Amino acid sequence: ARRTLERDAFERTHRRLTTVVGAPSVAAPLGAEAGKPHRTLYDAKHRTELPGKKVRAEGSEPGKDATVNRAYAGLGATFELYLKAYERDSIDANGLPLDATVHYDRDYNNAFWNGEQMVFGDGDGEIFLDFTIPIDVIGHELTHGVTQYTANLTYFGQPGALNESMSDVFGSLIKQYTLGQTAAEADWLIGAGLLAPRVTGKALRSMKEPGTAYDDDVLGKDPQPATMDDYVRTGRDNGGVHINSGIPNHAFYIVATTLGGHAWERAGQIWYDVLTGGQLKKDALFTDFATLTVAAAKARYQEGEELQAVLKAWEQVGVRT
Ligand code: ASN
Ligand code: ZN
Repeated sequence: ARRTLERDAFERTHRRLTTVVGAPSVAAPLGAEAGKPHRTLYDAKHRTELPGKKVRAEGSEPGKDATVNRAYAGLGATFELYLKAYERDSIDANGLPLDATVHYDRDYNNAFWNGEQMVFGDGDGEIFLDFTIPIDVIGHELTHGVTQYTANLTYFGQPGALNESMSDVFGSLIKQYTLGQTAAEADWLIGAGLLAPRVTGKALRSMKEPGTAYDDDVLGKDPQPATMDDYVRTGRDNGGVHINSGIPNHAFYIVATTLGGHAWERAGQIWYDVLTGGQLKKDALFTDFATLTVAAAKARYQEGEELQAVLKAWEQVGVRT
């Protein structure tokens, strides 16, 4: 069952990405204010046409649909983290409207970014619940947009796993920012609250202990490695993009917990600087990314504890800097 979970969404995503990449960025709509989100929520009403029926505009009061309200709030929180922590105005750094569709398809066990918008399924209730429940999943999908507009990491193999890891890192930071947690207080899980009650597990992924998020008859065992010794060579999942992301995810966890305090501040700033700094190539390997985090730590914090934390993290996961 696991191998079907990501595939449908990915194929839609990949079609969009291959057509949208290189398109000029869209200007903020007339009347949009800089530094404010411009959210529009749509309801697919269990069909697959996008975006579906408009059900909530920016500034409107919550309605009756808890899924719509959760998505609206989660997009707002994600927008706020990017703005307040990194001075980034939306996905494209220029106020891009945030469009999201909920109730996509029937029993749809996934969420995705299609190159233009976010899409959330309700889950089938057997394996997964509503994908708007975990705020880190909302942050994960929005961050695919940020990555598209910045490093545009190719969604295959190591660059694809880095793309996935960026979404997990900033997804987790959005949850920590919303809850006001320190690195020591955070659960470092992606998708806690998403697994249906009958599933044996805690989440989709663990950045603290990759490979331990679930172990279940239907889902199988969490396949993520924490270090290069366990790197998975596979053609499935676009060369293991949701699998080997465990390695850079765990490196970020080590940096953040070594430094302590709020992970979005120094650790997140270093990762953000690399993602958006213009030196990260679309086909970057783990070692390329790691080397850039070393340079970013020095550039922003000189040769202090931040640099030492970054060097230690990559050494622990077996990636050369
Ligand atoms: N939930 C997945 C993701 O955001 C969907 C996909 O594989 N495209 O990565
Ligand atoms: Zn993803």
